[in-house]
Amino acid sequence: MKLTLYGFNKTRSMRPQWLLEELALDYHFIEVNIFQDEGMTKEYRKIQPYGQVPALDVDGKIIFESGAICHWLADQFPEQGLAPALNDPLRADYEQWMFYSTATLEPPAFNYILHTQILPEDKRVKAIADWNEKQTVYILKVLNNLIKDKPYLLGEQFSTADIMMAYLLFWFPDILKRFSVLQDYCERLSQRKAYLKIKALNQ
Ligand SMILES: N[C@@H](CCC(=O)N[C@@H](CS)C(=O)NCC(=O)O)C(=O)O
Repeated sequence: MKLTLYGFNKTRSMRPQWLLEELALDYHFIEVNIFQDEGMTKEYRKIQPYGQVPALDVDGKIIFESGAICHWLADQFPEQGLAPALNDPLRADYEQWMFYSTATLEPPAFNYILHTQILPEDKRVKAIADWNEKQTVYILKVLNNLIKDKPYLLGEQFSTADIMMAYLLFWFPDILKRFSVLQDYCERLSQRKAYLKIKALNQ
């Protein structure tokens, strides 16, 4: 399988990059500097029509959306155990957290950092930042309680859902200080060899 990941430093391409390293797969990385409009070139939009990263080329077939790429990749290598099998009782929990991370946590988490860190100061709206911070904190508070006796989202088994979720949690080192379980969870994940490798690549 020939794999090419299109991505950029410290973006959502870290999710599939982390997973590719966990799976110990060979892949080629092509940097697309989205901050210098490289995503909007005619050539790149043939790969990812919205001009965003990540996108993964698998033997000439392109997949985009970080969650879809990770979900698909983990299922291609069942022997690596990063996604429970369809008939495994943990599969339902796995699907739940895969979708929860992008559909429920990510919108408020992203809007919060958008209106506190990413947008130029004169474009930030305090009411939007405040509302999204409140939502994010509420989600983290409940999650902190739900995983208090578990090393990973699925219990003892590390999975791709942890990659999807932790990528977002790493955005909030300050908020995490309020949630010791989540802090320990992030610390545990941040010590994984694959994560340490992609962290070094995403400086
Ligand atoms: N839901 C998409 C979001 C992709 C996305 O927003 N990527 C950002 C980088 S993290 C990007 O390419 N932004 C440039 C743009 O939107 O023009 C995913 O998870 O892959």
